[in-house]
Amino acid sequence: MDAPSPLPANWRPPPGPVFVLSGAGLSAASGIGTFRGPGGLWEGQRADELATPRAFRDDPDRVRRFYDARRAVVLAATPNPGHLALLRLQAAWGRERVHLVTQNVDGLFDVAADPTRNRTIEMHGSLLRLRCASDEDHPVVSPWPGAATAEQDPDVGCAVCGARLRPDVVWFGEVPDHVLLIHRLAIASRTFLSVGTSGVVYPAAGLVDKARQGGAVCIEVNPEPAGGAFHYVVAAPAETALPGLVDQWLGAA
Ligand code: BV8
Repeated sequence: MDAPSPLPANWRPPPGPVFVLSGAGLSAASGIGTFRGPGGLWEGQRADELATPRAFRDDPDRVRRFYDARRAVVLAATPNPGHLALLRLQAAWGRERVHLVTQNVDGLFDVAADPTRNRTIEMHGSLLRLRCASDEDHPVVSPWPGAATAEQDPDVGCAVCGARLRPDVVWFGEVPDHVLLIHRLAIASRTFLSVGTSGVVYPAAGLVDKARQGGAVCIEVNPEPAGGAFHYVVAAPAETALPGLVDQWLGAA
């Protein structure tokens, strides 16, 4: 497979669905550390060592503190021009054509989204929600935004069964949310745009292969391109590349 070429300046998506997969790099300009960059460590431990059911079983308070610390950063963050550009593209071309699928659990899209015109798919959940650790289908709670503190109250358990509450995120070894819909949308896409992801974590990292097999034109936006089954690359930060790209695609440039 040939290495990706720089995206031609006048390139525009063909008719048909646009699938946008975002990762931690999209939120970097909002001050949220990426997993594999400097922000990826917490108390000397890797995020992916703490983001597991076993870590929660072994030491639920340590995992709670890990998410409390990340939630404090997230609640202080605001969406950046990268988020706003993608929301503008979806608002202009519609939610049935533009699918915003994110690996991020920071909820930043929702901060700026117009609920009547935007919809994002959070394949790894959100640290702004909590769910029953019993894995029963008990109601999810959404204390944030709104709660007085970024910290989860460890004394508040599930309203149905009293079990501990855990962040409503998908840990390693757990099945991502909406995984069948996401696969279907990737295969049906005609443009696949990957923004700010290192392409390490599956099944998210395999979506570009499915999109390419389905006939999509695949583009990566990343200042340090991860490479893979992409046709084109925009080797630039999302917050500076996406506004101009969306202007170009909407014909506003
Ligand atoms: C699954 C939520 C089965 C939690 C996350 C052994 C046992 C079980 C599973 C496995 C196993 N071995 C492998 C697996 C599969 C595993 C996996 O892939 N492991 C990896 C480590 C090899 N996957 C899973 O376990 C998944 N589940 O497989 O279930 C299944 C699957 C399908 C169907 C049925 C069953 C679940 C994975 C989800 C884990 N949860 N997050 C939390 O956040 O705490 S993962 C988490 O890490 C993120 O969500 C994201 O997915 C990943 C981080 O990746 P990135 O977002 O890419 O961030 P990263 O820091 O790596 O890169 C940032 C990039 O941005 C860089 O490239 C950088 O250059 C760029 N960048 C920086 N600045 C900018 C920028 N780009 C643009 N602009 C900028 N300004």
